[in-house]
Amino acid sequence: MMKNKFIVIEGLEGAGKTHACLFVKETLKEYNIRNVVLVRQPGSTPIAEKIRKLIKNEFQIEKFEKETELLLMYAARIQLVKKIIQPALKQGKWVISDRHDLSSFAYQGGGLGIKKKLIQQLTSLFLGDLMPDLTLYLDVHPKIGLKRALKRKKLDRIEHRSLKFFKKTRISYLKNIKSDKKVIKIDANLNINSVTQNIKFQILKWLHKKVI
Ligand code: Z5A
Repeated sequence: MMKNKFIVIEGLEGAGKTHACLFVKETLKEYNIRNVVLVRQPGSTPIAEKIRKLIKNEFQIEKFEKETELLLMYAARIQLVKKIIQPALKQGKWVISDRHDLSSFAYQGGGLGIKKKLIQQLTSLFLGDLMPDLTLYLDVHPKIGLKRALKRKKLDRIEHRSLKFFKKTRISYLKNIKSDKKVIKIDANLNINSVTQNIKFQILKWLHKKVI
């Protein structure tokens, strides 16, 4: 029996993360892995969902300082990690998270220009040794991702940022995953069937490696 794992799905908006999370859960089922908890960041606990609303929807009262945005992401993450992720992993459940701290490195680090060292300090202070066992990074060109996101919904506060911001965010993702052996990059510019097939291929390959 394989030990339970913590899997993270990352990428820009419109990369297909929501769909990928559900698909990975279905794929695990084929391996008789049914004890799976699905979460999203920021969010998934009552307090973290309130922070999510504030971060995504608050356009009016005042402009967010970039450090405020970063700390709110971590506040929501701490709630989720302590209330759901760590207890679930302790109980032997699998966890799939739509985003984790790599998003903070990419958006607040790469996009907003906060120093990587500062974000690393927050991660080591508040997340300790909790590390994803696997991250699937769905790589999409910002123009394509935003076009998809626009089709589906009204853009939120962060999605209203410039294309330049999302280009910097993507570059940061690519830099940060470069030498990380626990991250698999998936080309998410392709049509949804190709992306889904590739996710399945990569997950099965990874599961086989873990079983052997
Ligand atoms: N954020 C941050 O700044 N720092 C942090 O530390 C964290 C988050 C944790 C969260 O909003 C925001 O917070 C996010 C980053 C920031 N903001 N931005 N910008 P969210 O949870 O709403 O995240 P999102 O990434 O913006 O969600 P999304 O737009 O729903 O993206 P998605 O889940 O990757 O996409 P999807 O819902 O699966 O697909 C979107 C549409 O595209 C949908 O109609 C699909 O059917 C379609 N789609 C998906 N894949 C394809 C392909 N391959 N071809 C064609 N169409 C496709």
